[in-house]
Amino acid sequence: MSKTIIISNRLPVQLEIHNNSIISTPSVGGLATGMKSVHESGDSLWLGWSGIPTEDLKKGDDVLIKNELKKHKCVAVDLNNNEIDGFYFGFSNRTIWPLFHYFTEYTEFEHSTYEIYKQVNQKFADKIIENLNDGDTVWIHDYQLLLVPQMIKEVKPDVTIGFFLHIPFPSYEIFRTLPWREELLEGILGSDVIGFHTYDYERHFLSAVQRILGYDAEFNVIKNNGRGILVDSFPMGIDYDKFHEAAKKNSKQKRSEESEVQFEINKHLNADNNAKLILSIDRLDYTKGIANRLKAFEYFLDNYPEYHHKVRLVMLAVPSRSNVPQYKLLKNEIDQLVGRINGRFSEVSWTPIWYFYRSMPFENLIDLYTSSDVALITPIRDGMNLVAKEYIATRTDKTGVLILSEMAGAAKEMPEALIINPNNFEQIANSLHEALSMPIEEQITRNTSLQKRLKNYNVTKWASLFNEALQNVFNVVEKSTVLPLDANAEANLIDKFKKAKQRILFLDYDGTLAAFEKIPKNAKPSPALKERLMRLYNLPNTKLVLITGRDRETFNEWFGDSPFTLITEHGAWLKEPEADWELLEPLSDEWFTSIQPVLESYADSTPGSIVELKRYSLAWHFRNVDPVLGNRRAKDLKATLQQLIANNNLEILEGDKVIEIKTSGVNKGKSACKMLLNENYDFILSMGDDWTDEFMFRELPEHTHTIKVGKKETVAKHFIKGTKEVVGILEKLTM
Ligand code: ADQ
Repeated sequence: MSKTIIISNRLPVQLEIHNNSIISTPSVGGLATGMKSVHESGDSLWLGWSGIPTEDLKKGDDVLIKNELKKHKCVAVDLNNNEIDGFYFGFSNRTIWPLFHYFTEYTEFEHSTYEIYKQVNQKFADKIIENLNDGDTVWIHDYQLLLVPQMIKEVKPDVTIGFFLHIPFPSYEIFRTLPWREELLEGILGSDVIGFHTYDYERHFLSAVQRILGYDAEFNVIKNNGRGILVDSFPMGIDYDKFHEAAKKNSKQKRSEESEVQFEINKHLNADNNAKLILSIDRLDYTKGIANRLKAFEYFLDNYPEYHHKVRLVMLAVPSRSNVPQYKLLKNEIDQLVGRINGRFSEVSWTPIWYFYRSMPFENLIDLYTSSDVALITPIRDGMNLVAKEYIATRTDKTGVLILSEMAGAAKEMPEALIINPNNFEQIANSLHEALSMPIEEQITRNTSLQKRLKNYNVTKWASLFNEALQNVFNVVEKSTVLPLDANAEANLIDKFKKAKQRILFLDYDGTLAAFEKIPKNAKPSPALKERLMRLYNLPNTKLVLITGRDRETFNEWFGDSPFTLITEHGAWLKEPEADWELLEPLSDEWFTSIQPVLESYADSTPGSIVELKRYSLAWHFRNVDPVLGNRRAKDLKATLQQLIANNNLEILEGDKVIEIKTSGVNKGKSACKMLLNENYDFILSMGDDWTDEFMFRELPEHTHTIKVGKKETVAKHFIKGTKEVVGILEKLTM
């Protein structure tokens, strides 16, 4: 039976070995907590690092680990200390984590850690491939494994791959600072479905892909090498029932069953009629805004002295990544702040902050959630933040107030919370006052809607929607009927060519024989290309036609002394070997005066675009324009031109990053067909890459071998990948 392979850096269990026996504890953190319920309820295998460096393993430990992990349907990827340092503490947590959370000042650009990141990603990919069976689906998680999707796709192109990013995807302006930005994007694009928590992260990603890689996106589908990749937002939910039921159980427990944590909480709550608890829970991380929260709490105590003695902040911070310098500094800063605030305000019977620096068992988390009147969650940046959702899920009587930072992904789904800016201490202090004095009815109204949403859209729903997208992706993305020119089709083409008595070849130039250049003049034919074309030309009974949208002058300069037939400006001009240029159609340039100024004004206001003046046509090129702006301006320009050309016998041609205006009826199809008059060709080949070549594909006789370069919408019979492949085929024809 086919299964889902889940891959994340850490497994849902952490292992420790003591005296030849193995201890496994659940992993903390949002990813592990969320995916655990998906893993437990489905047919899946989870791959990740066990938490023990290979250097710490004694003989036989690997078998112990393997057997223990098998019970949890897990498989370990082994990492040594050097790999953990470079991949995890290094590139993942000193480069990607800070950068993606907009902490540019903490971001290190270190080539050596990137190299290890790459090697470890390959290790994960190899392990996945080792465990992969036909029909399995792969679901890769998070920022430590950005390169893995492509590494798998290259070896197993038919496997369906999903990728989910649990942290924010930053704006293009931040992402572009990464020296490895292209490789990382290409890595993620090995997936078929890419998921983010929010639409903002999704649009940042789409914009980075378009601007950095230049790939086109149609709404949220990226087109890459004939593949359609779906990008969407799937806000992660929690296991609502688990938290809600645990809270219900907690409320029914007898005094004798209470935990020590609950006992201490009750002592505080019973000390004063108006005693209240404010809760904060996070991993100790600079993104979580813990220092800001403490400062805002101090500001609150200064400005609302009526809450002294009555209110206590319970702050739980789980130790995290303590090997990374910034986390050590943060720990010191928090210790000092807690010390300072408690020192300033404490009295014999009251300390304003209870601070715990440790992980807590699930039951104690529930004690804290259910006993707290307010949850104060103030991250500076947070992909989602599950604690906010967990707090609401445990409020079985629907009381309690959530104060939530607008910088957490969760804020988008929880507008009933008191939403704050984590840098605005005054707003946080005022919100604390508002929360502590909020009428019960209002609390119930707000939490009723929140709970309804969290219950419906829980983690199972989240996972099933993602899986659904993954299973349906091939229906959503465009299906093409064009076939690749595979080995068989290629052999057939060569065979027909060799057997033919009269052959003619129509070859487009830019994007077909030569790759695009930033500056069009730089796409000049290389001596090697010219020599290859000469070899084709020298074959008996073979006519070689280079057919282009380019202007006559440029082509004359490049090929004027070659014996090929040249057709330029989409079929306006023809030059036969040894003959002069002749105009194929009666044309005029009188209309330039009304159109050229419009194009010039677009070129002036669109940085990177240029106007090209041909003898009988005008073109506006936007290859070097920011792709999003370029497409928008192209649309605008087209609309403007449509009104201007209405009565002029002109038409607009949309090529690859170019809009061209020319006399209507002149096109590559018409001029190519003229070449066939008076001759009886039994082999016709036509190759081209853009929309203007479609005229040839459409108008040439049925038996023409039509080949599109690049897999785009086309009426051609076959497609091939790029210019390199075109040249490869031409070479085979001459062999
Ligand atoms: P995290 O940064 O780990 O997750 P979060 O979403 O808040 O942040 O999840 C923390 C999880 O750890 C919660 O499930 C919570 O119950 C648990 N936890 C917290 N403190 C604990 C303690 N002291 N003891 C035991 N358990 C504790 C990353 C992203 C988030 C994103 C998640 C999920 O940074 O933005 O929400 O992944 O995608």
